[in-house]
This record gives sequence, C-alpha cells and structure tokens, in this order.
Amino acid sequence: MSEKLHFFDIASSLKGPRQSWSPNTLKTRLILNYKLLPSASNPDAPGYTQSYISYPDIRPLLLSLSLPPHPSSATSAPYTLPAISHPSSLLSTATTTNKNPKGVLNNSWPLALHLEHTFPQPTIFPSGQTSYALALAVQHILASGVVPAGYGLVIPYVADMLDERGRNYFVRTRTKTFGGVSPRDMGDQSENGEEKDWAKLEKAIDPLINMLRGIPESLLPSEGGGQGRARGPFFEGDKVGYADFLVVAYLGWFERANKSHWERLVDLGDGELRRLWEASEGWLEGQGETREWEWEGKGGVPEFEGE
Ligand SMILES: N[C@@H](CCC(=O)N[C@@H](CS)C(=O)NCC(=O)O)C(=O)O
Repeated sequence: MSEKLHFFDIASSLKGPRQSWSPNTLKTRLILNYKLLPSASNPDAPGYTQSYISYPDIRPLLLSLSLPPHPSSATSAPYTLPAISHPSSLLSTATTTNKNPKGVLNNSWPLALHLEHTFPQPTIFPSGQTSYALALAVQHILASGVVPAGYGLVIPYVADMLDERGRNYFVRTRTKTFGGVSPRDMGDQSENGEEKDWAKLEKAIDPLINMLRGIPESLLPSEGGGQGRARGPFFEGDKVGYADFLVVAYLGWFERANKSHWERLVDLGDGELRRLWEASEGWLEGQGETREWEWEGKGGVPEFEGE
C-alpha cells in the first residue's frame, strides 16, 4: 500500500478547520476533501495527511523538497503553497509540469490537474472540456478582477489571523510588495473609503453571480431536458466542479479574515454565493490527519529572514 498523499497548508492562529485560511491552499484542500475523504458515496477513499507550515518556513521547506521557485515573471512570491508530496503518483506520472525528483508538486492549477488525473472519481470536471473551460474562465475573472478589487476589504485583516511568526513575515513582505503601504492600510483610506472598496468588489464579482444565476427561468423553454427549472447551487446546476471550488476558496478567505465582510459578500445578488457556500461547506471544512513534517534545518529560520 503506497504512502498517503501529504498536503502542505499555511498556518494560522485560527482553531479547528478554520485554521485553513489561504485562498490558494483552500482550492487544493477542497479537491482533496472532495476526492480523498471517505463519504457515503466514496467509503473507500484513501484519506490524506497534512501539516500547517508557518509563512517564513515555506521557502526552506520547498528548498528541502527540491522545488524550484516560480519564474520571476509570476505574480506570486517565488516559493508558495499549496503543495503536495505524493511520490507514488508524481514519480510515475510523466507530466510537463512536474520534474521534481522527490515526488512533490506545488501551484494550485497543476495540482488540480494532477489530482484529477490520479484520482479521477469523483471528477472536478463533470462535463469534461466544458467544465475545464468554465474553470479557466472563473479563474481569470477572479485573478484579474475580483481578487485585486477585493484587496482593500480582506488584506487588512490577514495578519491578525496568522501565527506570530507568520504575522511578522506577512506584514514585512507585503509592505514591500505594496510599495511601502502596510497591509493593514490596504483599504481605501479616503472618506467613505470602505464603501468605495465595496463598490469595486461588487462590480468585479457581478459576472460570477450572473453565471451562477444562469439564464432567467422565464426565458427557458418550459419543457424538454428539465431545463425549465431553477439553476444552482453550482455553476453547472447540481454538478459541482473546480470552477465552484475556486469561488468557494475565495469566499473562505473572507469568512476567515472578516466575518461581517463575508456576510455582506455572500448576500450580494439573490443569495447565489450563499447557496454555493452552503452546498460546499463540507468540502471546505474537511481535514486530513495532521502529521508534523520534518526537514533538515527546520526551526532554524529566524523571524526576520525570507523574502
Ligand atoms: N500560483 C500559486 C500562488 C500561491 C500563493 O501565492 N500562495 C501564497 C499564499 S496565499 C504563498 O504561499 N506565499 C508565500 C510567501 O508569500 O512567501 C498557486 O496558485 O498555488
């Protein structure tokens, strides 16, 4: 029997399943919980193990696993989580994305594809290529619109949910990334600034709400193919897929960082986001078996080191 897959998440000071907070690691966690945790329809699922890594330890951990940095053209930090260790699938699968000699992979998109390839059922692309195209579109809307538009409403609260070392690292590195502005001051500081930030986010997220809502029922034929009924809660009606997980991971970030902002966010539109959240919550909260990950030099990283 091969080793269980191990998942690396980012530490926080939150308790229970809410300890998992990052919009990127939550994308992978949702897939792992959907595919690998035993459920009524999948009682023999293998489960997985996990560890929570403090921000300043991510780089030394990934170096110890021989993972190269992202190219300097990437918009993220060079060494990032989520990552998995799963030599039994990663060493035997010839993909263009993974050449790692230790059976480790990071970066949420290649991770999603690798997990789908290795554990095809239940699928995260229920309509095949169409679901894949949908996920790409949702990812684009999030990355180029929603995420930057929502910065001012979520980034100021991130440091306070991290463990102490993570908090110091986050404030220092993000102050540099944001050109000297502390992440705590990322919100619009002008009069009524918070409402201006909300206006930006509402505009950016509207396409996703419309996509979840689907064609207005009055415009659908009343007969044939069951298409006359209301859509949702997922982009593909009652079939969940990776496109949904991308949005749920984003909502999870808000829920962890600032509950009252999250409440306002999921109430936008006609509750499409809240229904998506409620239908997916079980996959968001699932946890693997926690197992400390040891590597040479662990614990030797002073707080002030790193990017
Ligand atoms: N393209 C990467 C981005 C992941 C990412 O940016 N992760 C952040 C946490 S949300 C990280 O690990 N940052 C490490 C750092 O800032 O040092 C993915 O999709 O996995």
